[in-house]
Amino acid sequence: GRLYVNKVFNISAEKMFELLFTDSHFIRRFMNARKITNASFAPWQSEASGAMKRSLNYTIAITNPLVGKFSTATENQILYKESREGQYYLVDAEVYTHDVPYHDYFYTQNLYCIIRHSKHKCRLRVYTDVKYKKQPWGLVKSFITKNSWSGLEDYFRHLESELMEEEAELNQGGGDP
Ligand code: YK8
Repeated sequence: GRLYVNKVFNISAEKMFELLFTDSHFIRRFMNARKITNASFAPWQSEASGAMKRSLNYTIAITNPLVGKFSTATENQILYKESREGQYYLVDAEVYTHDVPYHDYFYTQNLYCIIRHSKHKCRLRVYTDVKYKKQPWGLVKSFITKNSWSGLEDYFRHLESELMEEEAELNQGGGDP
């Protein structure tokens, strides 16, 4: 896998979780900017295991000329039971793109880790991996992997910069630097 985001933000761990993992204005705006439409968010629900789960469905616009222009996607998120409110949040998000070629061969796993740093600071880490359910032909596999990494890199670079904008907005007008 790859580590795409690893940064301390002037945002509390609680607030970071709220921005990324609830139906927040921030995530709505970000999805719009990424041309992710028709988003539906299920509420978090507890599992017997002690973890929490929710699913998101949306349509993504794709710029790759070899693929169709749109794909529907399902994102299954698990908030691990090791998470502690305000302290530490670990979210595993598995993304299935349903309408791209070879969609039944692969999915993407994004692990989001939010760690409290101090009262108003947290570290966000995002690890990403492209996972295979079936082994495709070597050339196809490298094609899928290459296209996935470039899309993911772009997405998380944008997410990091939007979080920095949000951080600046949240902290303007005082508070500790
Ligand atoms: C989530 C991973 C692959 C997919 C895409 C597929 C190309 C197919 C390649 C061969 C278009 C928001 C991506 C990047 C679409 C976007 C997905 C996002 C960024 C077969 C021709 C959507 C995080 C996420 C996870 C996986 C990304 C897809 O929150 O290349």
